[in-house]
Amino acid sequence: MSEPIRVLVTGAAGQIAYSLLFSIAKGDVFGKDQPITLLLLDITPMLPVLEGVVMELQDCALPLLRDIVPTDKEEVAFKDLDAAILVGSMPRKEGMERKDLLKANVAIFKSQGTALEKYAKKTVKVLVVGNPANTNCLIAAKSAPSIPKENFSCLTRLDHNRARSQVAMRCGVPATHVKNVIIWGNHSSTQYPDVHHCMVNMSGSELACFDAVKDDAWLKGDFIATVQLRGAAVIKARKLSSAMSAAKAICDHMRDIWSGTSEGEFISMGVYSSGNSYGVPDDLIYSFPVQIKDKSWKIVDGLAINDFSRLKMDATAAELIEERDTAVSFLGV
Ligand code: NAX
Repeated sequence: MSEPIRVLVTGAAGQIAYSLLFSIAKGDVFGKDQPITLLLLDITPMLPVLEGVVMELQDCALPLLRDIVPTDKEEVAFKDLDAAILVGSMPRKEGMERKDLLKANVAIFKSQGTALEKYAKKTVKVLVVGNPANTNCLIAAKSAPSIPKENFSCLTRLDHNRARSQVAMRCGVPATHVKNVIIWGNHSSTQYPDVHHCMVNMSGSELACFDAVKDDAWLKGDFIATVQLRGAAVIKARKLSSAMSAAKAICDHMRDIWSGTSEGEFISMGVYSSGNSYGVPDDLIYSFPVQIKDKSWKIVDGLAINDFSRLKMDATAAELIEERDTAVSFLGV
């Protein structure tokens, strides 16, 4: 067996982490033969809760989990990291605007980006989950100039999985029979869930999504709204934001970074836009369709974009520009 890799989860005493840590520790993300040292960061008042999480992880008696380091100190948490999953932040409460969150959260990601720069391996893979995820990710990347921007990504896989599942339920097939949905843009209600390149396996034959669903009005209307507003619907029902499904999506995202995507399939993730893909402006973390090989992602190019899609892709880019400019003016990064 190889040496343990060092994996950080921030917000480790929170609800997403509670669903996530077991899956990571048992090998669902980094492989069944990969020992792990888990570094768990939370704020000082949460250390007693974190102690309980550590006890439970110990009590799982997992073979791959070699060490657990709970801490409230960035210099301990970010040391020599191979992977960082940045969940910790203030979650959105019912009725709260994303702009309120921006102010509260970008400062955290500037500080953690600086800590990555100082203490982590230069090869570290960083996944930002805490909202507003795209802009937090951009701020973290800007605050760690010696780590390649390509090593940073943000979570839109939950939106991707939601879109996949909505189509699957509509067609009466398992979610695994639906592939190549795309989430474009921001992890917010302006995101664009796009099924123009999605394929559905119906009784053994692959059909274009529009032919499988046979309801263009739904695909261009309620389907998009349902995916865009799903997070808010879960909060309304549960009085808490998505946690189980978020943890599952984090596992899917990081596992694909580590082990690659399947041949012929693409997934969605927020990655650095250099201005060369699909007319998306540069210097944004924008969700694109990507394929991953050898721990490197590549934006799937050459997909046809119609006028309907173009408008929605531009609208979500405009929101990201505004978020970025607000964050940058606020922090001066
Ligand atoms: P919780 O409030 O349950 O947990 C957050 C944890 O982060 C708390 O334990 C808190 O003490 C800790 N924390 C706060 N500041 C910290 C800091 N500076 N360093 C380390 N830890 C810190 O929230 P939870 O439901 O776990 O959600 C976490 C974040 O994920 C929120 O920002 C939420 O909005 C975001 N989400 C993002 C999703 C995505 O797809 N990108 C989907 C799910 C989720 O809504």
